[in-house]
Formats: sequence, structure tokens, C-alpha cells
Amino acid sequence: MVSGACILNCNTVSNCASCSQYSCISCIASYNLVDGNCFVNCDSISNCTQCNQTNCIACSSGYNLVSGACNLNCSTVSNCASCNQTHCTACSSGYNLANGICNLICLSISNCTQCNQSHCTSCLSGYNLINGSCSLNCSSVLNCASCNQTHCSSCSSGYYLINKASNDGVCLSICGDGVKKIDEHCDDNNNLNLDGCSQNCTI
Ligand SMILES: [Ca+2]
Ligand SMILES: [Ca+2]
Repeated sequence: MVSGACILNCNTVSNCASCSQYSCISCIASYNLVDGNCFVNCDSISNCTQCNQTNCIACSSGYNLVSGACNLNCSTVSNCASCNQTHCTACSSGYNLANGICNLICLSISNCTQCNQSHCTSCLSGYNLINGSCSLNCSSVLNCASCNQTHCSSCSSGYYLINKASNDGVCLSICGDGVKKIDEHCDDNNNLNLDGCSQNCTI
């Protein structure tokens, strides 16, 4: 009773700060007055677009409602496995988290030393960066004429590929093929000794 009138007991309206005779007229901090009731102020909840009296009930696009809060929808961050309200917090297998972005772990690209999200940006010495992956630089294999990504695949004229399927494939001359290369003293197109050029291509 105040001056003979009956004032609404503010305690009956959740989060109400003050009342008139008939209704709540102001709410506590972070609540908005809507038709005499106090609703959570959506602005106080990041990326929330709609609230009821106690909770956020709808989030902005790209956010998921989780326990009354709006968490970033991980599917908006490439290769992210889990998110908090604003950031990716863990990446899918094979990716590293850096500044909220999931970067490919270089180990998943052969002979790569530095990666961005999906491509190699720098290769080991002896490899060339081509379309985001690392290809063997043919000039790093002596007397090699052409390479695939990891191996020498053919040799210069007069050289033959040894260990073709291996990373340490090399191009060597062969004595007796009739082609004298720099590591041969002679090559008389045979493997006979005592004819002026030995089976080892020495004179
Ligand atoms: Ca030869
Ligand atoms: Ca000979």
C-alpha cells in the first residue's frame, strides 16, 4: 500500500526493476521491456537474433544455438572439427589450427615444407612447386632428362635409368653401348677386352 493504492509487486515479473501500479515499467540490465514483461536483450548475446524471457532462441546465419548461446557453425570453417562461440577450436585430422583457420599439415603432401589451407607453398630442396604439390626437379638428378613427381623417369642420351622405381633412381652410362660418355675413356660397342677398349671402357 502506497498512498492508498495497490502497487504491482515487481517480484512477480521476472527481471523487472520497477513497477507502476499495474505493470512492470523497467527491467534489470540486459533485459528489455516487452508488453510488461522482461525479455533477454538479444544484443547481449553474440550473434543471437531472437530471445524469449530467459534465453536466446534463434541465432544468426552461420551460428548454431547451443545451451542458449550462439556457437559458430563449424561447417563455415573449412576442415574444422569443433567450434566455440566465435572460432574454430579444433581441426579435422591432417589439419593444423592457426588463427582460427585449419591449415593442411605439410606431411600430407610429399616433399612439402610449407602449406596453406589446401596447397603446398614451399618444397624441399630438389623439388619444384607445381599446382600446390612438389615435383622432383630433374636437374637435381645427374643426366636425367624427365621426371615424374618423385622419380627420374628417363635419362639423357647414352645414360640408362637404374633403380627406376625408387627415389634414388640414377642415370648411368653403360660400357659397350657404343656411346662414349664423360665417365668412359672409350666405348667400342662391345664388352671384349684386349681390343683397345676394355669391358670397363678403359684403354
Ligand atoms: Ca657407353
Ligand atoms: Ca672392347
